Amino acid sequence: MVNLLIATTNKHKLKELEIRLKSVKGLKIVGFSELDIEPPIIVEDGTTFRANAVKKALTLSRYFEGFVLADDSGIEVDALCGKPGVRSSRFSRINATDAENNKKLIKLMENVPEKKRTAQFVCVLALARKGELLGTFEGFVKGRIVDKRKGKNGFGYDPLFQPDGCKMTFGEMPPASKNKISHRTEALKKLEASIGKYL
Ligand code: ITT
Repeated sequence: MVNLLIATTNKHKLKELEIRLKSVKGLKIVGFSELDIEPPIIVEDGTTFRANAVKKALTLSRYFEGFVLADDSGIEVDALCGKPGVRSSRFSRINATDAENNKKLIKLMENVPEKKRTAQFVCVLALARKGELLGTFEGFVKGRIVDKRKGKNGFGYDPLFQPDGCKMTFGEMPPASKNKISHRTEALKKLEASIGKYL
């Protein structure tokens, strides 16, 4: 068994990643809560999801023996020229709550017509070991921003995002339905297809 640290402080992301990864043979999944060390604060100053995911994975991989997996993700809204993008978690302010970020997005989208409310969730996973980057894996899901929060499931922008081909937002869907089509799942599938060669 090889340890894999899921290097996120976001308990929702941790859960979505854990659900799939725990069935990968040969891997023992570990979260920050099972380690004795406080996770170091990493300044996410990259301009791309990939740059931030790589920075998080490489930094943490110097503190940990096994694999380290980092997730950088967010939502890109076409009418806002791709914003909030890499600033998704701190859209309204540093340490913003999901409700504050949702409120800001609803306000900015107030007068945007139906046809122009397109957006996509993006997830980049970075896998590292002992200061070496092993790979990055990307996933996307396209959809639209609804005019008010719908549903209490999920986290972040889930109540505002309705994936293409669905009548419900991610916030209204059961978690298993989100996890069938999400950006994170697409990235995870790519990771699963290539992690075997390192085990
Ligand atoms: P770590 O850096 O410790 O992993 P974080 O929450 O700060 O935790 P990010 O910097 O990657 O992670 O920011 C991701 C933000 O993007 C997250 O806080 C949500 O607001 C949003 N987001 C990402 N994936 C999402 C999803 O599946 N559903 C809803 N919102 C999501």
